[in-house]
Amino acid sequence: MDRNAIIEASKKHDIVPGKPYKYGTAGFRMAADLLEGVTFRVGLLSALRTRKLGGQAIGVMVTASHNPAKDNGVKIVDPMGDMLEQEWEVFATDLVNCSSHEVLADTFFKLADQLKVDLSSSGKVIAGRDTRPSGITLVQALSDACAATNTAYVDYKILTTPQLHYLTRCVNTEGLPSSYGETSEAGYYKKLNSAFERAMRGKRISGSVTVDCANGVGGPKLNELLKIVDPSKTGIDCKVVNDDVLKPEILNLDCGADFVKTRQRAPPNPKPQPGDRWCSLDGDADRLIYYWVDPDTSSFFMFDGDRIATLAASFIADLFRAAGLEGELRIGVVQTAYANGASTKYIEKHLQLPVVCTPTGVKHLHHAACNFDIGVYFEANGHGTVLFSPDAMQLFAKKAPQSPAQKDALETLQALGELINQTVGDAISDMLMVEVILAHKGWGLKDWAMTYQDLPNRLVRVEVGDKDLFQTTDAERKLSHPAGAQDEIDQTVKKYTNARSFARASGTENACRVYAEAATRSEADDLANKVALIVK
Ligand code: 16G
Ligand code: ZN
Repeated sequence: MDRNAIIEASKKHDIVPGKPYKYGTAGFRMAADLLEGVTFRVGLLSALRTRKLGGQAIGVMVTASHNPAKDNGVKIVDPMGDMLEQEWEVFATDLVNCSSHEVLADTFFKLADQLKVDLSSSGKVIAGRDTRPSGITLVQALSDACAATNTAYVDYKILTTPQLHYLTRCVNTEGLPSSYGETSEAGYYKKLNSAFERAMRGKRISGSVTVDCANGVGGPKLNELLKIVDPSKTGIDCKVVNDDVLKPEILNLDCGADFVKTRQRAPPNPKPQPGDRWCSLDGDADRLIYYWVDPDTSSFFMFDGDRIATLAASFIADLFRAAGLEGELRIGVVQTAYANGASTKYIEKHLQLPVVCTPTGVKHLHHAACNFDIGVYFEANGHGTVLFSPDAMQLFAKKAPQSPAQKDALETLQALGELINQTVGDAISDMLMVEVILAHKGWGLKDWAMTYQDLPNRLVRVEVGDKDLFQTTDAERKLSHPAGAQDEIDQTVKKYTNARSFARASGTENACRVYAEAATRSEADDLANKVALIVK
């Protein structure tokens, strides 16, 4: 590999100095005009990573998800479609913060040496980006980094984040027994549509579902999928709104999953009518929130990640019983500290399933979900999926059914395993999963809403001088630093009924977040404010 080629290419994509950059929970994410050099350097790291992994393709996704249109971001996807191994985040951070082109080249070769990467071997990177116009310059920087390091490069252009994860796994399993699907966008739609029809098993979906696509990449991609969906087979009636990607400035503006979750209300435009079933995706289509205006009470009701997790877990547990698999495989649910206490109680007490709590960030949940045969994981913000282990999938295929009911359950489980994206949370695939489950259960949103009652809760963002002072233990449920803060929080929480509260440093902004829940709305608000004062 040619040191000069790296230096010359780097000069075309200079870094904006003076910023310490850090590979965080969502990769590098910031104002798009700071990202060109960062993305070039992410390309260099990917060139090392693919070679370290024997030439398996590495994915690079350029997106800033639910952030405003002016932002962008870049993150690395490992060969099986999961997030970059955590140990390598530090190497990414090191490369990106190099002070000159020469230091960058030196660090690159030093890392190669330290990690025992054979630079003469071949490597491959595949890329995707959301609809942000700034993405075009960024993938150019990535492409130049690949060229400078003789790394094969394929640009899949505009994709949802989960599609890029899907393609990464496909390209690395092509022709193998573990093949994940055809390595193309069309292959993704084909797989989803076929699994959806099989999972429905002749059931009919009642009523329509309106999908708010945040004016992001999910809109055109969902429309692509719908071109091959045959509504006569399942009754699906999907109305796509907020799918305008020609005006970049309206991306995530007053719509999308993040808007709905944080404002706890529907997008103002278009406005859902009472009784209508709605859902929202975020800007890169990896988060999903359902909601409706209850026609009986006229109040807005949200089905967030916790609700989707409980729905999926309860359905899969039922299928297990119907398939005669009880006791043979372990189903578990993974949540974060943000999960509503009522959902956790429902899963443990009512569904009788184990719950594991991990720190915030998809990689932590994903990792913990792999410890179950079937691991259901969702963040309350709507990011999540259900992981089926290879053993579980094999058992569904091989087990000889003892009755037509068992056969039915086994085939439904198999189809679900293919419908639900196994690499990462996927709003489009999750949406189809929810529609399948509601149809099987014969449920409307009222039935889903009645499964349990959320504890009133409040999330507050607290500006702090240095968020890094706030360190947590116990999956972010307790502060270990600053000393004494947790005691104060504990004393405060004690004064409220059914209460729980925690504070943690944000992984994406320079701020602390305080979450509180309690028996009543006013208690939850009050508790959140008191804990915010402790943190300030
Ligand atoms: C990132 C995470 C998301 C998490 C959020 C928390 C991924 C792909 N994304 O966006 O899962 O909920 O950070 O943000 O892991 P916070 O640390 O600012 O609260
Ligand atoms: Zn997202």
